[in-house]
Amino acid sequence: MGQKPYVYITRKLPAKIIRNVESFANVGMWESKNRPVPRSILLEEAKKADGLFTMLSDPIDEQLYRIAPKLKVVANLAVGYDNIDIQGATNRGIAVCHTPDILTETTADLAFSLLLTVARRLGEAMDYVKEGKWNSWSPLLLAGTDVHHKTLGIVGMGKIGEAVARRALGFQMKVIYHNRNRKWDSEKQLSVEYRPFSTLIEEADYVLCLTPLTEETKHLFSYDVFKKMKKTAYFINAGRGQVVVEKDLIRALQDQEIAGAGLDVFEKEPIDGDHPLLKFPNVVALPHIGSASVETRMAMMERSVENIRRVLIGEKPISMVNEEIYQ
Ligand code: 8YV
Repeated sequence: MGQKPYVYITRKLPAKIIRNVESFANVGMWESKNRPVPRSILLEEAKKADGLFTMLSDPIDEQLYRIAPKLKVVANLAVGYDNIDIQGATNRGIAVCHTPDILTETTADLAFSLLLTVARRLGEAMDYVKEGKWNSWSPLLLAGTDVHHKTLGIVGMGKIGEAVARRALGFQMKVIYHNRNRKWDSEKQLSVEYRPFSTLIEEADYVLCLTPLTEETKHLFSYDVFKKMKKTAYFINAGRGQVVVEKDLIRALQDQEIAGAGLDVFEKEPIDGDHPLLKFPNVVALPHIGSASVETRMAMMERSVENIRRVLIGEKPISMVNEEIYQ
């Protein structure tokens, strides 16, 4: 029997997951649950790694590939992979794996919760009670905006978008969407309607951004876009922060060009407590928890382990980004 392969994990993971990896590999791990692995350590580890178990916060790029002669698989704990140079991996026959599907419903739950929270001012209302301010009542106390029978505009109609659309239809919303490719099946099955981007932003009461970060989507939401939205409309982002020009969002909120925002993602994460977006009462900010239920995060970790295991024994992984390396 040859030597076991070496897998480096870039964040401290639950013991059960580590044991799974240890069943087929020697394991190295960055021992922090919440701080990303320093670049210098990641590079040192990459030199000897057959597999990397990575997070969105780990840039996996040409510099790393160049010094990682044994690397066969990078398994990212996310459906997105904007932290990874895919072409560079493909050129070297390195499999890039991710965790689609298993997080779809959980992320849709969060996106729709964010919409409800911002519309009905739930964050403000909870603070109001906790801060002991609830000593009277008035007809418009913490009155928000209705969700039912309003128009939801989804930008980025992938699986998560479709799952949000199903929730929205249950709330009797009208759902319009924009996507790079028209989704004829979704239109038939879900009765959602396609709109060009410029029409969608003018028509929606809630604009929900779920698009991945690509060259085309980077900084898609600029001041001009916010200005074209209804002044009563809310902007919700559960996709990627860099799809938004954050300073333009701040300006649009200051100028009251939109009614508020619900944000699970930011241009640069994590954000500090004194981030300018946090001073708006009509902004709900979350720490990128789209897929963060225990069930889903455990399933995502297990998927990453299985993807790595399969690649290291010469099989095709369950979910990968660059299938072409097997052709
Ligand atoms: C990540 C996400 O899983 O899947 C994605 O692309 O953005 C999240 O669900 C989370 O940020 C952990 O990396």
